[in-house]
Amino acid sequence: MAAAPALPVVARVGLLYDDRMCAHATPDGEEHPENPERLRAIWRKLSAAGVASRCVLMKAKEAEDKYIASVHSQNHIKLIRSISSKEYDSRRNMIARKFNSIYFNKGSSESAFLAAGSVIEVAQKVAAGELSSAIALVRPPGHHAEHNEAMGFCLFNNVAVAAHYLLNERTDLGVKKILIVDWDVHHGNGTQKMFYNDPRVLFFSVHRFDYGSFYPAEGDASHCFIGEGAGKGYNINVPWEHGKCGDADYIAAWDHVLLPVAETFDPDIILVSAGFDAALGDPLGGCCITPNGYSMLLTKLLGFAQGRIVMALEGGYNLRSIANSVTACAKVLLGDKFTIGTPEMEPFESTWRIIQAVRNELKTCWPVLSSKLPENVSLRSRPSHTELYSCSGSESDVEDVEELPDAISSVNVIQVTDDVVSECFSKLNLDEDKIATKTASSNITAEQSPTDSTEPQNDGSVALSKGISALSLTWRSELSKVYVWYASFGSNMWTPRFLCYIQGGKAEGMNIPCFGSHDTSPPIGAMWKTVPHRLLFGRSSTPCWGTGGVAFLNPEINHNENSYVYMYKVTLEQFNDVLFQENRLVKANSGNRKTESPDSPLIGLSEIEFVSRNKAIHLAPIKNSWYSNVLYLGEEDNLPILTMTCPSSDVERFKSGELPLSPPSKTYSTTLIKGLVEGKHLDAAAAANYIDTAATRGL
Ligand code: Q9C
Ligand code: ZN
Repeated sequence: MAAAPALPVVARVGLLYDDRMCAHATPDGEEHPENPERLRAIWRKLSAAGVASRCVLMKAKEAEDKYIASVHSQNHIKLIRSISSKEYDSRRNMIARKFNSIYFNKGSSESAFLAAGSVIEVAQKVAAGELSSAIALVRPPGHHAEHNEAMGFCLFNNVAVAAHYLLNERTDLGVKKILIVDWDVHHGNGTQKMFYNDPRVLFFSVHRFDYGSFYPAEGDASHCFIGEGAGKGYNINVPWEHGKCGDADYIAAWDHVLLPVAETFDPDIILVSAGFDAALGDPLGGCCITPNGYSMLLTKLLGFAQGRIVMALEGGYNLRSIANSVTACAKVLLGDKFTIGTPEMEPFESTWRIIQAVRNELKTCWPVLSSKLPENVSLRSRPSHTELYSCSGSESDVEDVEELPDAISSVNVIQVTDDVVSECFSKLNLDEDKIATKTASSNITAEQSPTDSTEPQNDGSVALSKGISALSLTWRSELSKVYVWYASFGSNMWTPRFLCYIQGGKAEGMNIPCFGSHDTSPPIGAMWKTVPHRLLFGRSSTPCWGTGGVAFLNPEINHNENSYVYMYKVTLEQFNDVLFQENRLVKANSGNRKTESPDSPLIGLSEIEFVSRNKAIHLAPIKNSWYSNVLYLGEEDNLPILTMTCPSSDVERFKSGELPLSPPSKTYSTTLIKGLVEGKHLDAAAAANYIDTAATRGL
């Protein structure tokens, strides 16, 4: 493939660093893992790597008391405000001892107010769209801090304060739903409690639990704590049993818990409680996420909330590891393609079991988690006793991080091409293990035709057959008798992928499973055609495919253009179900185990009339969706050929740069090429050239 053109829309990534947050330190210079060098090490690395200069640099700002008061008691605020004052000089240590794992010095107050204020500051800019995303390098950390209590190195709960600020103080910004992802190795006990009854905040924490013995060692870190009252289902804990978890385990938790729920929840912004103490080499965590692991975890989040991600530093105590991990994350936010390691990519057996337990606990709230995970996946067995005891789970022996060999942070990391990236991604997808053989996975489906498909994998999805209201029964039975050709020009050209829209589940390369259609019967015919419309690639990321553009067909006829469409003969009912799913109108209903789709069709018989006459119909009920425009592309054996794309007004916005035109990710273009090749339409080289030409030619 030729080099992709530079993205026309450059990500504006906020980076907040402020030396004033280094003032909080142990009173007499005693060694402590949570020390000022953490921030400095990260900042030095970001600067040296040329990453800082590509960000929008920001300075800290103290939070006002009234904002902190949304999650903390007045007493607590008062204590933290005064702890640095002269009058407290003699009492500081004594007060600190009353708390669990807390120290104070005369810089603590200012640092604490700055840390909370900084997260407010960046979150507000991201929510307002002034920044695409942001990283706040703050300390002291926040997620252990409770309403009336400092603990676990945390004074104010920075992320919780910012979440409350967005929801309650800045309704003008339109943030109604917040996803908090807490990937610090410790449970975010404070944050959990602060939003336990609140359905506006989905709190997800993945942490070492070790059967209740890992800090903070409270039972409420278990997966049974799922929220209460209106907040039931909006608290998700993934509690590891031991300290050896790494990239594969975290990716599995993402793929099989976090991402399906996030897709349904559809947050307006994501706040990451970004501790890096689950990183390889961390003296407290003992886990082994690599910088590339963090890149993958973050990339998978970028598909939600229009990429509006705010990362706030929590823990992370190996200077080299945290510097490398934050740098890897910053590069993801900046839109860099990342290099990837070749770690041993199998989750532990316990990981699989824990994830299944989490899904069970939550499946009534999130039907997308209802299905059983495949069983015969390849897994690593529990780490041996020697492995467990040699790992640094003990917190007293803080290693001299500067002495750590380079290999700690760059273990197995090699420069590779995008092929390896997507191959690695697909290896991580446990569902694929079910069908994976020693041969390249692309061979597996090579022989498929629309009618003899293997079942799409049914992870986290249920075909729409359940949960149908009486209202929709009439139109469904009517439209189930009418056939149309659905003309696909994007990933749906690959039949296994299109079948996910019919039968539910996900095919290789997809981040998110589909709900499927009410009628799961496969298409009764399929054929290729070319149409005089321009193929283009737009959007900067999608939940399903991650970073990169996806295919659109310019609705204007252009006789200089020839684009391939693969047409499936489906019922008009099924076409509507595909349209619903493409426009994200199908939701998991948290009240019961069912999925819900609209009660009326978008394209009924009269709309077919209209679109045949006018060649296009812009669907008013979904006019702000990406695929709100249904085109009529002619007829085949007396049946209309329909496709769905963006309206012409969006094409103008793509041209002006208001909407991002971006080349497809490798995973996505590979899917298109597989469609063209396995559908026996083009050879691999011609297919690649076709996609590449469409992706790199200006509009
Ligand atoms: N035996 C964060 O990572 N360890 N906090 C105490 C007592 C406290 C970690 C050990 C660990 C706190 C933000
Ligand atoms: Zn931590």
